Amino acid sequence: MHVCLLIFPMTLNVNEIRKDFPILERETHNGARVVYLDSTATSQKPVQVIEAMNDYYRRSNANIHRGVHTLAEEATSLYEGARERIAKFINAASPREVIYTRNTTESINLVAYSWARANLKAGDLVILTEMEHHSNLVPWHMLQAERGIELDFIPVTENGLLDLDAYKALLNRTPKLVSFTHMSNVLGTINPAAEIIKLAHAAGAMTLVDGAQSVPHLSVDVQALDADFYAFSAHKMCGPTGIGVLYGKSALLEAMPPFLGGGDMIKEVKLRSFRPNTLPHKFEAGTPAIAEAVGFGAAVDYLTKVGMKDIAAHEHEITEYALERLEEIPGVRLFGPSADKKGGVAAFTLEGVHPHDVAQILDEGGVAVRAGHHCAQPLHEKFGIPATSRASFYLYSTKEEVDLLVKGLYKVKEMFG
Ligand code: C6P
Repeated sequence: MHVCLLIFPMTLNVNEIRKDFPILERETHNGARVVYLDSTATSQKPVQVIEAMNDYYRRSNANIHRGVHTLAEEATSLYEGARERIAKFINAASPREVIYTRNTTESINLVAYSWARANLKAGDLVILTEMEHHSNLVPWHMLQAERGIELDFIPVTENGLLDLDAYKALLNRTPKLVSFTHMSNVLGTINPAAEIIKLAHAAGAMTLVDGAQSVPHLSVDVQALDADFYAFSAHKMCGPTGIGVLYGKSALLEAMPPFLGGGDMIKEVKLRSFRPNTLPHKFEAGTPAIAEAVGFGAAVDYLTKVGMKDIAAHEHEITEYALERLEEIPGVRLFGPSADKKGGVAAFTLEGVHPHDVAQILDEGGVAVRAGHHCAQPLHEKFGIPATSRASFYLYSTKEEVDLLVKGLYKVKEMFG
């Protein structure tokens, strides 16, 4: 079956945008046009990113910060140039505050290993939330086992919001760190990050924001938020896998011990000692993901050109439509708040059908959704379910794709009686 997608112009010129994403043209195993509703797991990549990486390997490939030859200088300048544009994209005060990591997970682990192990002792409280991804839970479980820190959690309400009164009560226990997701990968909830940070600071706590889902979809200004640390991944924002960022205020990063040791993160090495490098290199040991940094730079150029405000408006329109259409289907239970409080994520269950079966049958029609606990097991437990199916949207998503999702769900219902 070949599905022809009729695309109406919305806030963005989605017809034009889709031409940048060659993968959206392909068909699945049974000839259906791919309907990619899994951008929360990883986004698709525009030709501008693919070509930037391709060009890098064809023209400029060399190791960085190590050579004086033309290719080495060019590679270094591309790698550092991308950092400058990424810093601008999140409005960091300086590129020195942008540390390249492998992904959001590694960024959070960097804070847990370096800042937290230098600053937290037994009994110190770290506040997390019940809607965290495992990458903002497990590093803290590990530190709890090692150090005896205490963990407590801002509860999630029935409609998928953080309970801010409960948060204020937790702050009376003088936490050392508040670490929370800016946008939930399951509920889609956009948390009031500026308010959470302001309250944390007033209580004397540091803040770490998991921005894996927010930086790709919203205009994020780390200085306006006053975040101490902010983590995100390139692959969810049109960039390649294998690279992410830890933003940190420079005074904090300066004071932190290095995370990994090796080449490039040092100023000087003796047989029995070393002096760490300056920022940001202090935290970038070994040969980094150079082509990926180039691709990351191209991704922020691309998103900037399209416009983050327009992307957010478009996703809002698609999400509102998707929630409306999904709600009409008997047996569908949606999770998370209304469209005005969330990003482009619709997690749901269909009565009597396992979420994996839902995803499998949708795939027969080319519709790609994710099923499972989405690395947020405690959140699913909170709602008394082991798993959900999840459709998620990005700048290239269309209402017609939502219609195909809905059509697919009716087919699932038919098959399961
Ligand atoms: N969520 C999802 O399908 P990494 O894997 O390090 O790039 O990102 C981890 C991560 C951290 N926080 C949030 C809120 C996330 O959504 C993710 C990644 C994907 O929901 C893959 S599990």
